[in-house]
Amino acid sequence: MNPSRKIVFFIPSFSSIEATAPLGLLAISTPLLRAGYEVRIIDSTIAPDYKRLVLEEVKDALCLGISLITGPMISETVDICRAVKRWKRDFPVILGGWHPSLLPSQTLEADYVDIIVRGQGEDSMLEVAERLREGAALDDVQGIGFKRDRELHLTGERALQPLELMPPKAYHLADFDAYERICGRRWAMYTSSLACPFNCSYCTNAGVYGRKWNALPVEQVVEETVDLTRRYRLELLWMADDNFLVDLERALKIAEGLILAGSGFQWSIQATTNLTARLTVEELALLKRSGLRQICQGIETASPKVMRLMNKGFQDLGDIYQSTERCVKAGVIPSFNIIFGYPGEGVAERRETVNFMMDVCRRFPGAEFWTNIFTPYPGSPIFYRAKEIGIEVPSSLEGWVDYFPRYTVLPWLKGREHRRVQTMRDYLRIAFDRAPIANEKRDRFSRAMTRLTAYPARWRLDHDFYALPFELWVNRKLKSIRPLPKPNVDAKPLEPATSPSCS
Ligand code: B12
Ligand code: SF4
Repeated sequence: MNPSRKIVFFIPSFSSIEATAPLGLLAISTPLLRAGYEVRIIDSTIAPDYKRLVLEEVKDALCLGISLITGPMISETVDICRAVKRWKRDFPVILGGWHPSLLPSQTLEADYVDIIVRGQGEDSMLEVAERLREGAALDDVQGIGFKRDRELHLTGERALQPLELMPPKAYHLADFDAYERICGRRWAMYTSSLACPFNCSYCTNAGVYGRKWNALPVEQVVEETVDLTRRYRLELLWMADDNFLVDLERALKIAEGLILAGSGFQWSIQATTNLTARLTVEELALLKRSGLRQICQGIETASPKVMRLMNKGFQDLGDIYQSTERCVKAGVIPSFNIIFGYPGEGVAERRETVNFMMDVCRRFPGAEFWTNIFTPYPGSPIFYRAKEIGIEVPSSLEGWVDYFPRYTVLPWLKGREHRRVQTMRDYLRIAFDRAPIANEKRDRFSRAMTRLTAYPARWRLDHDFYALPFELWVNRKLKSIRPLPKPNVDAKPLEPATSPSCS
């Protein structure tokens, strides 16, 4: 039993300067605050001294909760857990978020983890906190895993709650000034709908949310987003929705509502290419008037063969050309994600994709692409074939640290070929302009130099030639003249990340 009503939350760095408040932790904080708990959030992105802070804050707390997704976030997670356990072996450590949700048993096996929470954490976290205070057993808390006498216990699944029934997120806990200092832009994420009706074979979405798309009513979205942006002086809201355009009528009504409310902020969405293609230029213009800045779409490949393997039968390249043209006409940035190295993608298929990217960028200046290396996430349909395709599945939590789409190494994409793809991706980065969320901090000279290197980069991409990459060297030098603001938290220099959507 521990009478403390203080809960400490930690969020490891997202390895991105596109810093903003962690929505998952803001979500689970509300029920705790309503029940009289005190919540402290320590985010390593804005607190380089995070280890000392966590160790200081846990001294009089009930427990420590950590939010993480698969990949480099695990590194700081392990570090913090171990430090806390060194201080007090029986201090409860709880892990929640996508990774523990998708791999509950393996995560719980780590000897520095006491409890994991699967899926939505609002009710589970409060119930866990109540039981810990009472010194009561956790067996009746749905959707969690815990240890008793070193044995793992997973409780029954907690039914997924529609977004409408969820409490508002505790945005007031976020230090937006600190995020702005890192990112150069004052922005936040907002969720207006949950889940996605599709089931792309590389995506984990269906594994956690099922495919049951549900959304907040138009009036609530308009009211909350206007209030949020005014209250915290935010210039941009990034809709964390997996597929914002599932209900087109709703999307347009939100736009009308925002215009009527004189909203004055920009917003970005993620949507599939087929749903974006349904928008007429007039509808896009309406969305633009309401502040819509960008539609992030996961094309992932331009090879029909790989598209089929990815279970993206709903996608049509011809439609993408047409909708890109309409977006650019309406002034909305069409932003696309690409995955290289998907199983079944050979050199020819990769070439098809690069040619497509080059063609789209040339024909529609303003369109942008962000690329990733295929990363087999637990819980995604392709992951069930991991063995068959030759992927060695990590056997412990720590083993997942290097699962990161910026540099994942695959059995069929490693060594020289991996380096070649990475160099090609670097050229794709500089060949055409892109608009990251983080404000461009480079001076005019550096920007002009980057523009100059765009021309040889395009030539190289057209000719598939990447030897002696001096333009990349020039760009790196320019970057080091004005280094990015966040300390180097995970061995890789931070850059504006990709949009996290559909990839
Ligand atoms: C916004 C976002 C980002 C932002 C995050 C910014 C920030 N400061 O938070 C940015 C752009 C940085 C980002 C980057 C990436 N992202 Co991202 N991102 C998302 C997105 C769209 C929304 C996350 C969110 O806030 N949701 C809303 C909140 C309320 O939900 P939640 O976080 O799931 O939290 C709930 C539960 O998980 C749980 N919970 C969460 N934490 C905790 C902690 C405790 C203690 C407890 C009890 C419960 C709990 O309770 C919460 C409330 O119900 C999700 C997709 C999605 N639908 O969630 C992908 C997603 C999380 N991202 C993903 C990926 C792959 C990436 C990238 C690798 C993409 C890339 N190509 O580089 C990078 C990784 C960067 C890194 N971490 O190292 C995957 C993760 C898959 C996995 N297995 O972990 C997701 C699920 C997308 C997908 N469908 O594949 N991302
Ligand atoms: S990748 Fe995007 S479209 Fe495909 S299932 Fe996931 S969220 Fe839906």
